[in-house]
Amino acid sequence: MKDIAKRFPENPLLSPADLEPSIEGLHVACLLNPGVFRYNNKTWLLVRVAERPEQSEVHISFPVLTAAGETEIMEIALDDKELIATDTRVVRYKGVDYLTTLSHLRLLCSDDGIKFYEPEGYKKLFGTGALQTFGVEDCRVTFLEDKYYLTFTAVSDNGVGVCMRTTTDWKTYESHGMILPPHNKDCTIFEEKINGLFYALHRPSSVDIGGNYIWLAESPDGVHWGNHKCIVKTRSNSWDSARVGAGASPIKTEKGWLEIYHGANAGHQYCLGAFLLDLNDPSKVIARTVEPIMVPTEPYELSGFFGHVVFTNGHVVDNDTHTITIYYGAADEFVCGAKFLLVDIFAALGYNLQLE
Ligand code: MAN
Repeated sequence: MKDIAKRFPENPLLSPADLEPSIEGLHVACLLNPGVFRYNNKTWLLVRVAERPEQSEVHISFPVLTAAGETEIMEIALDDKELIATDTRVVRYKGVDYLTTLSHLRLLCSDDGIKFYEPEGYKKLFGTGALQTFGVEDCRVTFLEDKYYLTFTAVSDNGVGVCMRTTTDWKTYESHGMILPPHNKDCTIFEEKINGLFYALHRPSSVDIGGNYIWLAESPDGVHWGNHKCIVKTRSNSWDSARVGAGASPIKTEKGWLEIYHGANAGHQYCLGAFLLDLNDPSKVIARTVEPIMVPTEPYELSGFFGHVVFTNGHVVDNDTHTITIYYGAADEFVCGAKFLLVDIFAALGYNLQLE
């Protein structure tokens, strides 16, 4: 498989030990899947911080939020017959699924895009209300007409859906509730309207007929979504045979909207690929990479909280050098960086692009 990502030599850029836990009694188990944006001449990450208590040898324990926002710790004996704990990310207890960690979103910033720190005076974003009691995850940040749109996965015992908050100053937020109900995640809004409408990619899941496919939706206001169309499906016998999901906002290029997406196979290996959508009608897929453009290969991608994972939902585009810098979660535990040359991605899509 051809991997065209140029990983930062400084990887991993962030590890769990780099951040303080949000409350006493928890520790940071994973730092992953940051939304990315530019603000005040800095590169910012809205990183997913996944926490849980120190684990004992006889219990599994994990935090959940109440609808009022209090943190409670669930503790279950490992030899309890009603516990199924075969995946490090989720457990089933008495027929109910829980996450093994509770995630919130935290802002970090950087002058050079490599060394990130937590600036003072910015709130952590925690889950709120009955639809976010198992946390908030994997936020995409879209800048459109002077406003930042935060679309993130909201998890609770009601299911996994997409919630949205908006901000202009990263200090105050407006909550728009759940914009796409369960089961749905991996939602990213385009950074420009097309023919007067907002567009978004999202990933509903269908258990029986259908699958984990990428869909396109349109909206008059960015809050109410309709005219859903299924545009990118999993491919059998391929690296993206089990699930596909959008990364960050599609990048506008002269050839079309370029989207970097993740795909996983039945063995839960997560790689990245790319596809191209028509500029005027983004329901038309013009091209899609056959091979992945990035494959977990480095030690920090192969082993960690959940190994064999590269997952991105944030990038910065440099139009002078025609380069995309992605920030990505490695092994569901670390935040890393890598660059792609636009010409390399287009070559993988079957184009021979001349960029100056
Ligand atoms: C999957 C994984 C986890 C995530 C849950 C809920 O199990 O993507 O990382 O926490 O879904 O979204």
